[in-house]
Amino acid sequence: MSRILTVGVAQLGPIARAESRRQVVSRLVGMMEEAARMGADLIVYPEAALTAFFPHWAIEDAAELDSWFETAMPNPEVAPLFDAARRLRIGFHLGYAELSEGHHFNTAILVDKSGAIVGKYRKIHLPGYDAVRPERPFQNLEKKYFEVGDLGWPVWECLGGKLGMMICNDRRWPESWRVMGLQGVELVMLGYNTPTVDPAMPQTDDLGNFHNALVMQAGAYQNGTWVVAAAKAGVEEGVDQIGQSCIIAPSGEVAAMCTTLGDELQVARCDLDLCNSYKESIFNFAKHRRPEHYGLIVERTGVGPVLGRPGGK
Ligand code: CDT
Repeated sequence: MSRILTVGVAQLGPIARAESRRQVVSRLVGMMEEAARMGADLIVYPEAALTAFFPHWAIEDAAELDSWFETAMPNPEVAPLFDAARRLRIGFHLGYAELSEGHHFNTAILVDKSGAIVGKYRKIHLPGYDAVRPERPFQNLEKKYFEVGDLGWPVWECLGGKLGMMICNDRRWPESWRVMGLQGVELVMLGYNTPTVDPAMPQTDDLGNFHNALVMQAGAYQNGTWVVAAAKAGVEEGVDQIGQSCIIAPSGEVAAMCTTLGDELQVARCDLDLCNSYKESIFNFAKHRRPEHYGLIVERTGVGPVLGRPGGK
């Protein structure tokens, strides 16, 4: 059996601070048209894809900060992307900063071929700091600017498969993958803005691309799922970010990868039925997982808490 979903990963090069939403959206629409010409059913854009990645900057003025967020989705500036999806019959995944009833989130949506929003995810693992570090060459203020997402990790039946979303730092945490793996996810979409260096951890300076591939290939394999991961790459307002946007098969093998640090589209034919060979054998969770033992081990070794139990050390 095969259930082919043709998927495009749309890496973005830098977005200038002065670039308008309208200008960015026209870049996104251009890539969607290219993906449609290549027969894509779905295109995946990066985290916070409508603007430069503003958590890298110290912004003290509340109104100025709010100006980087979307208060409605779609809105007039993003509408051309939804119109293009409808016209081209292509679904999309888009990351953006969301301001909803006074709450700030780092959000991603899944839009189907009719241009309807079918899923929303709000980032749970927020990296960085909740206060400005003036000594740093650039900031990482996601903990200051965003609240922890409150929507969990649902999996949506869409485009003939079970689709899920996570955002950037979530990919480094096995829990993000496993919560969706337990729901039978077949394709995980994610976007990232990952600097090539972490001033707090200079020992990892040469390992950014390696860690990126490591966590996503492991997440794909251990949960028998496709992964489509889109970077915002290159030097954006002085911050150098990794690329290597990619599509990963349930085997953990890389099926397609971007080779530049600019706007670049890669497309792969993803057979969702490939997931079954892993989900029904080595990672047949019902047969081989031992959750009833994990709690005991945690209690005996005192490393608690058990996965999902709040309030532990
Ligand atoms: N956007 C985001 O989550 N970025 C973080 C930077 C961490 S510093 C290596 C990431 O995990 O890629």
